[in-house]
Amino acid sequence: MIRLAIQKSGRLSEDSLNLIRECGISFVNSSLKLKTEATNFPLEILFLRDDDIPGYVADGVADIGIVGENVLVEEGKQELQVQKLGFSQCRLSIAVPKNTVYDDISGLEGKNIATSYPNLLQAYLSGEGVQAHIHTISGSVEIAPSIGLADAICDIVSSGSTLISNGLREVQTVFRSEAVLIAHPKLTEVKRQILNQLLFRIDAVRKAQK
Ligand code: PRT
Ligand code: ZN
Repeated sequence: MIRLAIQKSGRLSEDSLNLIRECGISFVNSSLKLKTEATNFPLEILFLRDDDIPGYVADGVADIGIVGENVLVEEGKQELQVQKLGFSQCRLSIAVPKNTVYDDISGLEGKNIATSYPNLLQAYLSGEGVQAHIHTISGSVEIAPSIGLADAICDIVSSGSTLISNGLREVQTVFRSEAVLIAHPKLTEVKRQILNQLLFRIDAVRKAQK
């Protein structure tokens, strides 16, 4: 039996469950239960907050997991990544108030930037040779400029409509992300074989979608 951690409720949940189902794996899913067992594959599913998934897999509480690359890399656990999954595509971008004059990244020198992704942002700014003040906040990042908390933000963007409705303009892409399958680095031989069977099925599902 292998233990898979997926997001309990959020943007990754439905596509994660659909992928498992498309792999021909059946299970009963009740929104009240935090774990369930597949009926025709040696798999147990745990439902967790997405931010907790890399840590659980690193510790071996879960054997494998599905999480956004943005969360995985922010938590410094990219070595757990096994396979990109193609869904939940988004980008981490810097945005400024729409009337702010902005020519290039050097315009952020010394500015205050609000984000929930301080590590990804810091790595990007360092790579560009820019020093800025990073303010880590856990949510509602888009309102930071309008309440005077920051000059710019760095947040996840998908359609871009949240930025527009908050009077912001996307100026720089920091990181591109999609859902990825991650695995504990030291699985037992039996669990590694189950993982390989699952990867084989995922590969077939993804090829059929193309
Ligand atoms: O409760 P839990 O901690 O599990 O969930 P969460 O609220 O932390 O995460 P959730 O469900 O919002 O997102 C899970 C993952 O989905 C993220 O880590 C990304 O990998 C991926 N993803 C894909 C997104 C988006 N698209 C997305 N659009 N995550 C967040 N957003 C938010 C963004 O933060 C912004 O507020 O949507 C808004 C922007 O969307 P657009 O379409 O207006 O640009
Ligand atoms: Zn989260």
